[in-house]
Amino acid sequence: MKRVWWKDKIAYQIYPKSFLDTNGDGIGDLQGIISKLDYLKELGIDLIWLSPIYKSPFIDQGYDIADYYAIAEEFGTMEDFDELLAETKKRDMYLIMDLVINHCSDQHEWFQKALKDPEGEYGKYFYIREGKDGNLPSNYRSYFGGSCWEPIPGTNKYYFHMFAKEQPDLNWENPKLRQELYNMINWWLEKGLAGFRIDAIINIKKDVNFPDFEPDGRDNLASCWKMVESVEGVGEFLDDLKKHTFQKYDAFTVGEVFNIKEGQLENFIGDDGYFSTIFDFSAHCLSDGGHGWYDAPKPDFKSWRKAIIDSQLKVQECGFEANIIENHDEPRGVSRFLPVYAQNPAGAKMLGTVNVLLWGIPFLYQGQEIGMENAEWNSLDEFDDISTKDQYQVARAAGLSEKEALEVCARMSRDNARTPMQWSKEAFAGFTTKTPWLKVNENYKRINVASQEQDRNSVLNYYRRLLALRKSSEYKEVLTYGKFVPEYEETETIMAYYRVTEEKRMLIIANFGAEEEKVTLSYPCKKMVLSNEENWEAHESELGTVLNLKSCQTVVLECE
Ligand code: TEU
Ligand code: CA
Repeated sequence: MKRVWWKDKIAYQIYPKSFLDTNGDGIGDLQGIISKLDYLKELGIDLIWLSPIYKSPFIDQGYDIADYYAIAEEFGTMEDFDELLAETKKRDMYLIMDLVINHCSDQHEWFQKALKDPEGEYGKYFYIREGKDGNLPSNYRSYFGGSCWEPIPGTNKYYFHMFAKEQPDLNWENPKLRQELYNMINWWLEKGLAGFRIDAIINIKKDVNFPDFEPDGRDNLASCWKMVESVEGVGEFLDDLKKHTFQKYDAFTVGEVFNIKEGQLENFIGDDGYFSTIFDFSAHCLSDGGHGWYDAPKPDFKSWRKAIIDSQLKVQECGFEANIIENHDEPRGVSRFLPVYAQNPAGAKMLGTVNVLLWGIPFLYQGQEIGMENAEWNSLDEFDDISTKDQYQVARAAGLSEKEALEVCARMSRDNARTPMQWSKEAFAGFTTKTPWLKVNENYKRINVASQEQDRNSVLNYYRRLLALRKSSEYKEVLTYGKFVPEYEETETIMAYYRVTEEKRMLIIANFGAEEEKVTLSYPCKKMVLSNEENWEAHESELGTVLNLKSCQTVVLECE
């Protein structure tokens, strides 16, 4: 396996709208990010992914781009962006942006022109079809609810969208459209961007006949995902994309890819793969509902452990995946993956340890480093997210009461991750001086950066030690390239694995149970290098061949 520049890096996702507001409009901005670069550097971050900052009507929070060459006014100007890029470089950090090229905004010039003349040049940038025998062109349900087909006023035609109706899908079959996208990508790479996180990319290949599928919901529609799963040929587009753009710049790319077909992983993340890496969503997919969030299963510890182990064993055969606990589309990891008794600082550290030291490139999400949790949601009006509003209706239509539907959204909403970053215990958590665009989590006085700075045993200071360990000259090699080997898989509550090279063997172990557990070490301990126990240095000498792990305790050992 090739050693390339990004493999020993640690990444951090910023959701700009909720990171830090510097001009008092309640919306995070680029100057806010610039002012926190030192904070990120000190945390141990090398690479920053910015969720979309392009000009957008924000129907889907910037994932609906109206101009790929312009910065959203809400966030600042192109000068601010250039300053941000220069400031990251000064600190030896890398900046990547979100690349949303499955669709654009209905406000994009291309789409406006297509509406005016669906038969013309720009009509071919999108998928435009006539109805079938008085019906819609096909029976697909979009990811955000309702049909994938939206009528074009004054015509008998419809355009295709897999997400919101304000996010028309781009026609990748059209070489002219592809070239427009490649030019745009290269324009950003020329500016000095290190690469991209690539949004919803598996959706770019359509079955252009748009065949109907068996309906799978009360609305009598079929999920458009069925078409994506059934169609072949996305690889040709991805290969073309890479060759005309990323490859020329040695750029880092991380694809948002769900559900790779059997035997295809190597094509995606192998040495010559379409992308540098893709996200590992295997633990997150455990709570995919059959019909929506309302029937989303709650994964238990053992299925979570199995999902991660299975994925690690498969992935290390061909490349690196990007390991996450959460992102802007997911509830907070500490609220989701930890049992209730572990939803505390010790639990947050334990989950972080197990995730960050896996095989792959770690991606932290803003606020994870202080253990941010899901918010309390008291009414539907408190949510902003388009998907949450749809899932509320889906739950209601399935017969859930208002209260039950609200609980479903509170548990699964993407807004759980989008509440403002909690910087301090000042008003609005120090995120803004005015009312923020989305409410602040009420727990900000308990969980915030400023208080944690003061406390050696805080989640924040623990994350600093954890990232420093991964990057230390002594353990970097083994924690980056060491083989992943699971251990204690037969136990009820222990999540453990080794990272092994010829020279070193590290054991990463955590007790997710409510009770203390004894574990017999298969390899004697040489040194305890990290623990989430206070004053752990004092305990090191007590280590023998048996390890007593308290509830929510995690340790990292160098073994013989
Ligand atoms: O997400 C794509 C995606 O398939 C899902 O995670 C989606 O957000 C979920 O099914 C809805 O609940 C990406 C972005 O990460 C997401 O924020 C955007 O909304 C979406 O693409 C459209 O651009
Ligand atoms: Ca602002």
